[in-house]
Amino acid sequence: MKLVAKMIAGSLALTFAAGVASAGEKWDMPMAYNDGNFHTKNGKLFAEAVTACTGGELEITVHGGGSLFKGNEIKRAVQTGQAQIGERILSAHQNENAVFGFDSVPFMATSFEDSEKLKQAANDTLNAVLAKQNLVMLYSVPWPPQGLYFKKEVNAVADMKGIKFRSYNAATGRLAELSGMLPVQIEAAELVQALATGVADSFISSGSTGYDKKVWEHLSHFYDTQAWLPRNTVFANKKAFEALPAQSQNCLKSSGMLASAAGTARSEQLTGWYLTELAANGMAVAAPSDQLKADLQAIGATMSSEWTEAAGADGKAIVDAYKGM
Ligand code: PCA
Repeated sequence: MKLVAKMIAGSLALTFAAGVASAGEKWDMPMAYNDGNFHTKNGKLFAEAVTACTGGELEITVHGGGSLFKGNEIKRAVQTGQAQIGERILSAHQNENAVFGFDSVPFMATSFEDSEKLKQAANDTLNAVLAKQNLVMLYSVPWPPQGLYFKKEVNAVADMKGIKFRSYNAATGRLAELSGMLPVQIEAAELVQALATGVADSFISSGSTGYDKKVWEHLSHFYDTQAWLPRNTVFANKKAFEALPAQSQNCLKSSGMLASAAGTARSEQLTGWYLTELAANGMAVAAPSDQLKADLQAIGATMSSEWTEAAGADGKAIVDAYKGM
């Protein structure tokens, strides 16, 4: 018996030691949006796919809802290695480099198909910019098309004058300014509070965020302007990425490709459903009036030339590649 006990103890110790020796690398993945959000769910599936692909060599823990780092902290956290991987709406960093705003130029790419083309067109430029910031892009997924939320009927930009408007990046702030509104930049995690306390009475976003945040409790009108499809991008710290064995790097890349396809399909599939839910919860959901459309197109033209100028040669390369597709 003694011998058997010893053998068992011995083999347990060996198993334990082997377990410890092969216990893989552990990465934290901060994400800004709530756990129920489709990007966050997709990010969790991506993390599971990486663990499976690497046979446990690389385990990624997703921290949703800004619980590890707030939305506006995530990019810096990954650049500096406080987190090894994370997701961010890169257009919120277009003040650093206008290229990050490539997906938020009004009416440049307004369908899922065009959004995908624009992404391909921007890929090389974006990779180069991110590499200089110690980041490696793994995948990105578009939000559904952006529409306007208000507390009242709006039929023209003139109706927006003086309204407090929640923005999520420089482009949305600029759109507000050009329509005579008063922008204040607020992360999605704080959107409900801003609406409840009257810090903002309107915003531009997808049906997804309107649904996630139950905005019908505060606002009444949604105009499906389909202005653009901003992307959430998942990127890793470049040094951490390059320190991984080749197999893990390949798993991150291939799982990223899958997550990009799956997330994009989900976004498109849910687009109409979100709007149905807004309406089912009492919101007036409508296409913009001809006047509002024309007004927004004019603002879009201004913003488009402003962006092209700010993004210089990099911006031109993206637009030329996109138009040539
Ligand atoms: N939802 C995010 C960004 C774009 C979107 O559709 C938000 O409103 O913060």
